[in-house]
Amino acid sequence: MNQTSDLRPAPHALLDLHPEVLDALNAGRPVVALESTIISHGMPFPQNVEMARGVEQVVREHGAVPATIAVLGGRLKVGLTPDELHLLATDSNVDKISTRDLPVTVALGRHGATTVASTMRIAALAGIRVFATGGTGGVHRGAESSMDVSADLLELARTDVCVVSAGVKSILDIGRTLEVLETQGVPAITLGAAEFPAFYSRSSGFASALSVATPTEAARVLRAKWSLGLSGGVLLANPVPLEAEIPAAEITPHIEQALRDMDALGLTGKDTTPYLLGRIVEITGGRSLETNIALVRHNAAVAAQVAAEYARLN
Ligand code: PSU
Ligand code: MN
Repeated sequence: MNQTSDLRPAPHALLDLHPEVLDALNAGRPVVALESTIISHGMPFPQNVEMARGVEQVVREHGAVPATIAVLGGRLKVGLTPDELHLLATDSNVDKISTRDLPVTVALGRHGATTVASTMRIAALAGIRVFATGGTGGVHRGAESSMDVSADLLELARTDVCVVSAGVKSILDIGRTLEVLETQGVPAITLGAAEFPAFYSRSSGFASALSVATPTEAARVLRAKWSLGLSGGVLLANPVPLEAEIPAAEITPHIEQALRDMDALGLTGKDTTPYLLGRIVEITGGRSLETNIALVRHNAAVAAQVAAEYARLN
């Protein structure tokens, strides 16, 4: 990757860059991409739209421009208006779209809320290198027979974007997820801790092979990776703040319950992650939603710092 591609957004005909995002990219100022599946399919209304607005504000407070990404009427939107955020939070015609879905949603002029995978692709098209989310997808439990492995992992292998997440939920198979990332050459780096985090919990039972102490070090890793010609993404795992975490011993039985309920309903494929997130909110009486919101805000703050430092290095 060369410096020009970092500084100048690709003028793709299907891409609508918000003027503020375009200005920032043209001037080499930090921009943080944000996904929209978490809004449309990851949280209930009205917490979803409040979270979306709040996270954009956190990015600004930490010195970067937020660029929430979605597909609306078949157009790739990078940076949304308040009305567009509201539509994503409320409209039942918004599909959950991953990389495989993108061409269909574009061709048919539909609305789509982008997952980590498709958000990475659109961010890269726009020239955005840092992206904040809640949790990434991974290898699902039972994948040895279902073969349900999130496209997020494949996208991390091929697209030059750093994804800041709170690790991988233990509704997934964390060990196998880390193995797939390693095989594909994706650095999964924990920020400020020795253990890879498990979304709701700081602890997963898996040691992190790689770690950095600060967002500045993370930015240096991005610079080193891409200047070495090592294409593909970086997963920066940012443990949920202590005061917001649900300790592993408390959340594990709730997750097991949600997985049993899902099996009883026979859900598979793209419906599983939204169902499990919603069911865990019900089972915990809303506590997991508070944790989810807190960790997304924390990831947005870290992503803004990484983006600011990365812009300085370039
Ligand atoms: N993890 C969360 N909240 C979410 C998601 C993951 O805590 O909303 C979403 C992200 O958009 C992620 C997607 O990319 O779920 C993964 O879906 P799947 O498992 O179907 O690949
Ligand atoms: Mn899947």
